[in-house]
Amino acid sequence: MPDNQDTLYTMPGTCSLAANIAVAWLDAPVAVANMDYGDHKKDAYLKINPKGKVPAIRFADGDVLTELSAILGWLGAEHGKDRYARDTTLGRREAEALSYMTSEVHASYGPHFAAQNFAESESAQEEVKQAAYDTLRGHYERMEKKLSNAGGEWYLGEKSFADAFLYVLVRWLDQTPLSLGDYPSLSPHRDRMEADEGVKTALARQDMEPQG
Ligand SMILES: N[C@@H](CCC(=O)N[C@@H](CS)C(=O)NCC(=O)O)C(=O)O
Repeated sequence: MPDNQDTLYTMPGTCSLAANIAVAWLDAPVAVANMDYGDHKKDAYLKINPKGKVPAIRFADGDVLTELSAILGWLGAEHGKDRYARDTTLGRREAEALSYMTSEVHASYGPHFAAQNFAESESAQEEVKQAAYDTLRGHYERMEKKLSNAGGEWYLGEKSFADAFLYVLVRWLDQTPLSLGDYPSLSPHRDRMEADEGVKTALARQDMEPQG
């Protein structure tokens, strides 16, 4: 990837897909560097993001921005014109939704993705995973209700980056014992997203397939 261009780092299957979708929706002049799983722990990437996580944006001037909700906020402010301004009601609601999805919902996946970080024995790991699924059940119920109260089409009543993140979270649900069928608005939301040209572009850029 050229150093003289803003570059978004992604990896298949990860939350970085939401930023990749945002780049596609905005047609932002940001290159997407999709790494193989494992590259995020190698020196070349750790020099860019010492946290060893995606997403990260490395700017042409060498500065690096990490954290998905901060990256989405920057993309909207820099490339979204008034559409994603944080001083509009939609902008405020979007910032709120993205913080919730990152710090509450995504964070609750910790024991699912890496139970060994939470407990030692296999049985204790199973226990923390089951507790995480209970927490996630509550989060998906809340998101289902919010989407349905907003009319069922878009999470905030109109298309926003919250839909990009929700799409990632709905994809992850499939890996858990939770059932998409318990959330009647989430499945059509996934189909709506997968019919979207920007989402198709982002999925292809990240070597991912639609799920629906
Ligand atoms: N708080 C961070 C979390 C980023 C994160 O956990 N990314 C995951 C992918 S969804 C990752 O890079 N995992 C690799 C690892 O932890 O080894 C954010 O919101 O950007």
